[in-house]
Amino acid sequence: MFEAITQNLTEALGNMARGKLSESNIRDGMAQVRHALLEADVNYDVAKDFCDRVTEEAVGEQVLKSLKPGEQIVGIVYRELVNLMGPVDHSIELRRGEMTVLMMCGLQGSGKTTTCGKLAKMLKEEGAKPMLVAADLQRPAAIEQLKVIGEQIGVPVYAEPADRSSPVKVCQNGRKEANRQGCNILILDTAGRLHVDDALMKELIEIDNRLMPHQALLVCDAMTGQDAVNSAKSFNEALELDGVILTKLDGDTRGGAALSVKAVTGVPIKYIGVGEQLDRLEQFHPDRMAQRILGQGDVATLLETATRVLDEDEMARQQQKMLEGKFSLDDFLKAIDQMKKMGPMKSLMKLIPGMGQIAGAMDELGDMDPDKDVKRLRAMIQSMTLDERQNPDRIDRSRRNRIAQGSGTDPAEVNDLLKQFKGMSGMMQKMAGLSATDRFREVQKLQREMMNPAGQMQREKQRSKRGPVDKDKLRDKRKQQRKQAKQQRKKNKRKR
Ligand SMILES: Nc1nc2c(ncn2[C@@H]2O[C@H](COP(=O)(O)OP(=O)(O)OP(=O)(O)O)[C@@H](O)[C@H]2O)c(=O)[nH]1
Ligand SMILES: [Mg+2]
Repeated sequence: MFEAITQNLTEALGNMARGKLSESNIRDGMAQVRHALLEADVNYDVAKDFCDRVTEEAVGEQVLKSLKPGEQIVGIVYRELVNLMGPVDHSIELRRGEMTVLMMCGLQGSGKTTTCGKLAKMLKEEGAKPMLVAADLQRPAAIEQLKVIGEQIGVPVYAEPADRSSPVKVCQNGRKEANRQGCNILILDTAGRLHVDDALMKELIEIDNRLMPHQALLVCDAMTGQDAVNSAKSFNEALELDGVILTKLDGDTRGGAALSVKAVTGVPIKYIGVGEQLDRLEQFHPDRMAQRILGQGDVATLLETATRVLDEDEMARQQQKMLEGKFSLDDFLKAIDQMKKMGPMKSLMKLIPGMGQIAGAMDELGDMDPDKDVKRLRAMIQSMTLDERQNPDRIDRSRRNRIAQGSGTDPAEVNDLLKQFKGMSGMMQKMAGLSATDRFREVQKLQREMMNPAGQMQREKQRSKRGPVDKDKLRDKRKQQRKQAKQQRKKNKRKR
């Protein structure tokens, strides 16, 4: 998400921080910032106003006279970014004995139906009892799509045959049914159109007038950039939106929509869609987004995802085993599987401060993919016997060759894995005997090492230079080596 803008902004701010700051080079630097924003498809007026505000604050005497003016400017940019996108109130009020109605609207294909499902799932997990209403009678398959989603998340769906009903009627009957079933949130999935047109607006305004939803939420596709912002403006004029849900932020979006929607329409982004699966919905936090855009990671989201998807008991069990020095390769495999639940490695890396740019560089290199590495690790461990996973010390040369062959890797890689694992286990055991402060220091050291994946990159480069492993050639080479070793042994014997 937003790699280009992050790179351009950090470059512009970095340049400012390095040189001696004066009013004129602040203005030059801010011109570069403006360029970065426009390139990310931020609305022209929004980018201009933003830079004017930051410049005004930055050329203030206090900033220039301060000890670290460069850092102060980053601080101002951060604060202004947060102001640009916020504030946001995520609350959805649930009143006893009253049905909360949420109306979702948006252009065709923006992700309304999927987002209805995601939101229903999120609300259900928070203890609410939602019901989905299939109010899109435009597209024949829409009703079926919502029913399938409802089934997946265990939420009831109210629908009527498209040819014998109208959107308003379905919504009204849906509310009755929801009352009957004791639900407390009604989510209306309305129809989309290719463009904002009168027929669509009329249909939505009618639902709005009759159902009087507590919140009208616009679903916007972030990939469409300024078009999304313009449609938000039109929808807001007709419906008075309460919030925007920006979808497809997991894709190759430049960030323009996320940065401009609030400033152009006055309506905040409340949620973001970060994947097709129904658990890929996050609350939108302007401060976290600003941190991500400035390349400072987003640890809060990382921790939230971890608490949501990781199996706490399993984690506690693994930690205990680590501290007791009983952590096996089998546990390592389980830990990898837990990590995978949190999403693709590359998107996780972008949430860790300082790792975002490394993940970006990997994207550029193309063939460097941490998820592929995880797959290789899995393949190697799965090619080991249970006994080998518990006692990696028993893995000798011939076993190593077998594992490499079974997993389509090469023996050097298996060796690397075993070495790394040994190092890790040793460290864990060492940590078990340390005080909390020393343990913290060790973790920091480990983090620093992780932040410098130079060794890893070099290995990747070598691997891609070597090309895929030619197993026959490798076997011949090993045979040759064994023969030479045998001859050497004979020679040594004769000497003795
Ligand atoms: N990658 C990604 N895909 C998404 C996201 N949200 C929705 N999609 C995909 O976008 C496509 C359209 O989603 P729908 O939910 O059918 O969109 P819609 O607005 O209901 O479409 P209409 O009913 O035809 O107007 C589907 O393939 C979804 O899987 C998201 O956050 N990320
Ligand atoms: Mg739909």
